[in-house]
Amino acid sequence: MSISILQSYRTKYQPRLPRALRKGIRRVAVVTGDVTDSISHQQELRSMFPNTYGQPVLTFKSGKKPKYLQPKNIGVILSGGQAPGGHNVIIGLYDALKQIHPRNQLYGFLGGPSGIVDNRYMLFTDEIIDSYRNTGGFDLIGSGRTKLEKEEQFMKVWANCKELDISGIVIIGGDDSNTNAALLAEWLKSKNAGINVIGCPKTIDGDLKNAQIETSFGFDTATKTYAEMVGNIERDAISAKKYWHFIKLMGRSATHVGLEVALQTHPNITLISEEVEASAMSLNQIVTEMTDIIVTRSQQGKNYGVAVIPEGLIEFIPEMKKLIVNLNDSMALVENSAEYKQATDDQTRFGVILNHLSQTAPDSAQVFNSLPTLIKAQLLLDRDPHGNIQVSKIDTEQLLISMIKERLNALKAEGKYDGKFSGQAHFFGYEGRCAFPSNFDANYCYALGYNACALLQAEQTGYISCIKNLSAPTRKWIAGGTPLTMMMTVEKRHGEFKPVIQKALVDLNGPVFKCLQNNRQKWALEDDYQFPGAIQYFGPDEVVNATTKTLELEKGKMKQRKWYNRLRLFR
Ligand code: FBP
Repeated sequence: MSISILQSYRTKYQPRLPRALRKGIRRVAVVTGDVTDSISHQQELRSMFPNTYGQPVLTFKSGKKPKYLQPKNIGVILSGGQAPGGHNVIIGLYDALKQIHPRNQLYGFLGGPSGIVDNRYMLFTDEIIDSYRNTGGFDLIGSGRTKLEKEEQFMKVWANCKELDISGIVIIGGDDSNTNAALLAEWLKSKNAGINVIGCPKTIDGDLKNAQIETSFGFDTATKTYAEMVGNIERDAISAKKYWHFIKLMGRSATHVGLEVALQTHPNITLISEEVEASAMSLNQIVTEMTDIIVTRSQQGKNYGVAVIPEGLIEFIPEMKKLIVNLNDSMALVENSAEYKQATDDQTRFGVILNHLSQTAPDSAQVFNSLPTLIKAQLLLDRDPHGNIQVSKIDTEQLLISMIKERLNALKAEGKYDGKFSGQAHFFGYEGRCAFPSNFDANYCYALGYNACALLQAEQTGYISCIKNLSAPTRKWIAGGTPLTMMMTVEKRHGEFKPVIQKALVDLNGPVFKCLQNNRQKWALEDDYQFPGAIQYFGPDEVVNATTKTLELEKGKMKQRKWYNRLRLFR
């Protein structure tokens, strides 16, 4: 296969490792920290994970003497949505494994978690690995969203691993996939199977983070890609001066992506789902606030602008959230009824659902009835295997444009508005998930994979590969492992209480949201647009190795500066 010039240069890029891993995998020594607890439901989780609950946090350092390490075969799985850098996790793992012994084998299970259940796999070779270094995408082995939770699935995993003599499995995924990793680790340990399981934090959504995990991989590249695109649209907006662009940005629940892109590009409007929920805003209130900005800008002669809308907004508007919960319950009951199955068109299906909702949840029935046909149909689409509504398929940006248009027409009729409004809807999501990883993601992912191998060599299971201090240069990054149960809570899924890794939503008291809040009014009315441009892979350090604003504000220089300024006040 011929490759692009950029790819041929990128494959030569050698990712940088944290200091503790730089001298090679044989010299990695483990420092054991304190025992841990889950973030909530400690008793329930302790009884659900009797073999892996409460393990200590681990940190790696570089040992003096190289150790002899047992040869082993490892299996790896990519799970959930694509995120830039996934290939480098596999490659870091491969390189570490081959440093231990050239005869060690790395197997890639195909198509996500179902690959290890159905024993579909490929064996990596140097040639295959070398052609995927620093590339985007998950096409090397593919991905999937199969949930691993049943005894019969675990039995098959065990049998398949035995057949290939695999003693370690690395699951690269988001919160749901790392929950899979925790369940599998516990089950295999309960059977003394001699197969350890390590997770790696992946998701462009940026919501797999906590006191231990500073960011998930893919967030850096995806947000930089979207920021480039939003910046380009802003430039188009001030050039043509005739459109309002409504840009929905991917990120299933939390608004980390939207917030980061807003800080990089300064759009006129940025909706934050968590804020909408906290202020219990209705859809009408959101529309009113957006319309106010559009009218004010129009009075200044600006009939254009850019609004950034989070993909998951719909689930955070209290009346819609309630509707989705009630719809899930109604659909579970109605879906298999003869009446629903025999319905040949959407209107009849809506009628059946509406009938049921009117009896069980009349408020939600009213909300459902008020929605445009397109949105009603999208709300009834299948949930994913983890029970999540597929928000990427709901056209929130179109819904807002049509509701704002209606409101502006009403204002026009009352003589309160005489501007022009022409809305353009965009959805940027899939465009960013397979981009060439930025230097940050290339380094971070390679280190995560290499580090996962070090955890397996240390005979650990039920851990997530953890690299910290990410706003510092790579040599100062801290490598180690965080017990998966430490990040867990219990939630209702598909009507049952299940252990899950807690998603991190945007912290409305945190420095990242505060930064938006402090600038919002200015950005709404002035055209303070920023144009970050494309990700750069070659050039000055501050250009090619810049991290996200989110990481900088939460962990890095900006935060240190703030503390330093505070300290100075007390001097
Ligand atoms: P993960 O949580 O698995 O990383 O997936 C993230 C995501 O990209 C979301 O932002 C988006 O809503 C969803 O995947 C889309 O899923 P699909 O690829 O199945 O359309």
